Amino acid sequence: MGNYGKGDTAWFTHDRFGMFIHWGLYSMPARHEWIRHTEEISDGDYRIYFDLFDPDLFDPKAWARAAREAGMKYFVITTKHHEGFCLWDTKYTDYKVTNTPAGRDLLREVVDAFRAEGIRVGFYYSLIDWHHPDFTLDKIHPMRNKISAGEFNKGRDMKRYAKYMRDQVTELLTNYGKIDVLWFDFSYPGENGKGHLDWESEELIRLVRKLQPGIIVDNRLDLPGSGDILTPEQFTPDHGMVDEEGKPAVWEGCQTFSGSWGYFRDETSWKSVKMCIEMLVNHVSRGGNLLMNVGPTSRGYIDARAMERLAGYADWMKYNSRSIYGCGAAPAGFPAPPDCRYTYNPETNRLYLHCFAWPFKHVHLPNLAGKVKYAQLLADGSEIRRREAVNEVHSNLNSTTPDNALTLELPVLLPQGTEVPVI
Ligand code: H79
Repeated sequence: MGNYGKGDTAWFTHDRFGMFIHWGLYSMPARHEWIRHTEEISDGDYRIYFDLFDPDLFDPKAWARAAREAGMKYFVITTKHHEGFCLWDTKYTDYKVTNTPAGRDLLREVVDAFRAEGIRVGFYYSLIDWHHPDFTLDKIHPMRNKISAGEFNKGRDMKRYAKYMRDQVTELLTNYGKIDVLWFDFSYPGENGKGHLDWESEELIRLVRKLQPGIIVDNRLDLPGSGDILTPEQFTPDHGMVDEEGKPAVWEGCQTFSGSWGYFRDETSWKSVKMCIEMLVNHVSRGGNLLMNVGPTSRGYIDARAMERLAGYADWMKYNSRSIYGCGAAPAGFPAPPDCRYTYNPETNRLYLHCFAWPFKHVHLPNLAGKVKYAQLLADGSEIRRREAVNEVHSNLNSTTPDNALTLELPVLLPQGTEVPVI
């Protein structure tokens, strides 16, 4: 496994919660960001979206405020998705936001707005590019069923495309100040796919580490040893994750409110606020981060359904963020009771008991007899009565927040150096 340097993950495993933003031309058809693939749309037929992209209600300060209030500490935005459209004023293609009716570098405005709210900056950059004139046909390309590879690939050269990516990544990592996360997406090696030889991943990762020491890079370059984080997508692991050598790994699950990443007007599979909160708790309880996505509309605002869920996070995090920041999995030997999750802050030695279902009588805390100093409802700091001898906390109380994950805070006495497990 190569040694390609490492990013600084200390802030990342503390902060736990970020906002993913998918915003590009696909917000106009508003039926999934993979639309060019699924509907097999040619470059020519897709052009209309570029010609008409005009986010007249674009308000990045409102996005940043919603993220900050939701408790999100970093964000990752699509600078370019698979469609190849660039949200910044790049020198290396005309297929960029400044040539649409928008007429200006919107990426810079987003970065400035989020920084002003104290939120760290991350860039998503698609390795896949269905617009670039050097990008060759493969098994997921929109034109895969419409034209032969021999014909399509005439005059195309992936080496030139790899250079294009290095040039663009250089712009992104040079012209926008300190960038905390770089999220490449994605490799699909094997027959008729693309991987590290196509992207020239070794050169790419060395360039990234040189330009932004400390930056966190995801694990999608098809190059073992190049990534800092594992990135399960729309899937929550049911335990901690390990790296290629079996050691506990830093990981970040990315999730959507409704299924699609790009704005999808007619999608009906929206998660409830309760599900969204439990998703965050689940990730942290297994030692991971949650990168929760919003897909702004083509007019540039976050629609009411997404805002409602962000507001749900804000309501909950206002009172419960202490059970998220600085927290991870509980130490080994203390299994969570049924319908509950633990998160644990090793600095303060406080254990957080998240009850996903209302415990009408009491909750047994296995193996914690004699170890719990106090118990309180985190939301209002009110004492929860306990019976030490039988490891119970009693919950026959009226809660201020009975609907969403009910969180109790338990300062505990655990032995120094108690291991946090990867189960
Ligand atoms: O940017 C978001 C997605 O567009 C992108 N990654 C997140 C962060 C992504 N979507 N899908 N994938 C990555 C995995 C690819 C799955 C595929 Fe398929 C299976 C590609 C081809 C077969 C799904 C099914 C997409 C097309 C058919």
